[in-house]
Amino acid sequence: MKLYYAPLACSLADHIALLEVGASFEREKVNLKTKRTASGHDFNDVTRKGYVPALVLDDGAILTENLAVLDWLTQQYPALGVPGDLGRTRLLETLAFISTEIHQHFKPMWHSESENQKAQARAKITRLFDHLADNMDGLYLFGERPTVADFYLFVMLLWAERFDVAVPAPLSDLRRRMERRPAVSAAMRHEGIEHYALAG
Ligand SMILES: N[C@@H](CCC(=O)N[C@@H](CS)C(=O)NCC(=O)O)C(=O)O
Repeated sequence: MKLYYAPLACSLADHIALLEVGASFEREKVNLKTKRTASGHDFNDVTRKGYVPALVLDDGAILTENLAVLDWLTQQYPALGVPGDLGRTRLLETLAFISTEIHQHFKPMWHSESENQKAQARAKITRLFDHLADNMDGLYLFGERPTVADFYLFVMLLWAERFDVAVPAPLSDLRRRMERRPAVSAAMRHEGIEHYALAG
């Protein structure tokens, strides 16, 4: 299996998940501006969508859309998911919230010139973070161990720092907890973004 990723992109969630379970996988960096992969190929030939994450399975099937890739990973590696009757549904509910609400509201930070639009997005994202913080069920979103939802949230928390978005204390604590995990520091080191790690 092979993960196409870009440093500090949402693909970091998948990168962490694969390292957490000790999966055997290759990884290749994509330049999102030029759409060239590190080995010089046109990333549009991998996926016409032109965005990461893209996960190429051993049989050549290509998975895209972070929510779907992360869900697939939990099916292969149940330790990354949420147990119980409603476990998968609750996890998808949270992944959808992170993807369609939080991730989407970061778009102006990356793409807009309007300070007004960015200020509105900041306020909205903080309210969305508050919702997750209020519903945490232990040290992580779903209890005492992280799931793929925490990995995706972690990326959003790194973006929050980059774009000066206020983060509620329980999520700052979750971020620190995540950074102490060997898989997280290994993924950050590999992507060359270890300077985003907070001290302590
Ligand atoms: N709908 C996609 C969006 C993925 C996405 O926004 N990827 C960003 C990085 S976080 C990207 O590759 N952007 C480059 C582009 O859209 O050209 C998903 O949920 O996976």
